[in-house]
Amino acid sequence: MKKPAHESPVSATDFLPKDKLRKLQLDRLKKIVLRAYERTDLYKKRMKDKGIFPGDIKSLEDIRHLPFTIKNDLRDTYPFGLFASPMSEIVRLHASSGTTGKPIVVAYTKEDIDIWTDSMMRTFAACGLHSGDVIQNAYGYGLFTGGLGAHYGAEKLGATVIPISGGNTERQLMIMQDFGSTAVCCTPSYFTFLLERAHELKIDIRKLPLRAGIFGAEPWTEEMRVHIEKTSGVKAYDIYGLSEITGPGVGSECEMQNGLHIFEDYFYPEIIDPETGKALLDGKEGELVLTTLCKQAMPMIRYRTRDITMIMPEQCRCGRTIRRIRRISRRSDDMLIIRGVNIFPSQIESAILAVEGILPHYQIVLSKEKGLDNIEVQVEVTEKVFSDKVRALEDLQSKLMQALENVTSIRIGVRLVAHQTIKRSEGKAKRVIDLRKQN
Ligand code: DLL
Repeated sequence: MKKPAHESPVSATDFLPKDKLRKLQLDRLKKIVLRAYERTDLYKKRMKDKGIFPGDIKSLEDIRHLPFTIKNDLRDTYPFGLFASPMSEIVRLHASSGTTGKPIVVAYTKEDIDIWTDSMMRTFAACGLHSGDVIQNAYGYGLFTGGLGAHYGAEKLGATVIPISGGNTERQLMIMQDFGSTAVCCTPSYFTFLLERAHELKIDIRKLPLRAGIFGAEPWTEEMRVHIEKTSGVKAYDIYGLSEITGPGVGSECEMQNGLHIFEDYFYPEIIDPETGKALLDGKEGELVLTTLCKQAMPMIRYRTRDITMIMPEQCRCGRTIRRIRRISRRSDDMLIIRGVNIFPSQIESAILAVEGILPHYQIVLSKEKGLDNIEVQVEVTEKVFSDKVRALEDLQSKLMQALENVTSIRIGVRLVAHQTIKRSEGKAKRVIDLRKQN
């Protein structure tokens, strides 16, 4: 019998004195820039073109002179063009499912896997998990990094992993009850689906041992967290990562649930102005740029994530010295421009979830009407509300329209739809349906 520990393992690196951490980062930065330069044609050419060489990196600030890397660089060098290790040293490949065309491919040496495992173990520990916990891992296993990334980290933590992968919701609920899962890993949208099915099957999640949800892989809002925690009694933690950098395990909330600590001994964060590429100070919102400080198989130098956030200037009350980023609410490429106004899907989620009687299932439909862009938000309402008098539905609809106008400053059409109308997702939710291209 495994003896449950009552405290999460603490990684000393999360609490390193700032000067020690900066020194470690600089040492690692110098080495990785040299490796990238010597072993990857693209980096060598880019650095030469900019007139910057590995020996020029004398301080962490010098990182700003290095060229950026973008997603298209991975596409252009598909499949293996950015690898800095021979295939004989590469022990794993993952790929992201691009919506069109070829995926992007990422590679790991044995050492890279160890580092990824460590950052995921620290993620779970930061979320208060430890050996003795039973972690139901409902992130997809396969080319997606979520499943295996969480799996290795949970095992290293000493927890019991249930490698159930995504989907098959009723089975998830059966296992959750029978195996006594204390934590679940999945996208927040999939968890809302699990909660809905549980409710339909009259399973009271609150009566189960489940106490933590390790949610990420898609944007979600504070309002969604409130909804999840209120309906399930489960503490909802936000975790962040991307395939290009490692997968999940780049950053994680701690028990304060106020910003995500970046494991910056491995992944060096910067915030830049997405328009000019200029570095911004801590506390200023911009695009997150990450440099992998240790990744051997595929170093990423100043990778532009397109995720918009800021580095939080104050130290966290948990005592970790590794810096935090604010929750990622949007990407620079998910902005909708409707009638000249910039709108982000997360603004819509925040506005509608704050209204009583709304279920957390919605989608944003874009279409063209008489040559003009049109936006409609379709929102599911509870069966009780749906069977209410027309008057009540109209009231709710105008409340929602008002809430949306308050955040976006334009009138947005709202359609209330019956329970189960909107397609549920088992992974990343597709919130925006764009019919404009089909017209
Ligand atoms: O989604 C890795 C991951 C798996 C993260 C499981 C967390 C949990 P990709 O498929 O490459 O990798 O997608 C990465 O997803 O650039 C963000 O835009 C978005 N994303 C990931 N986590 C969050 C989050 C995985 N917590 C892209 N909040 C990233 C907002 C997130 N967006």
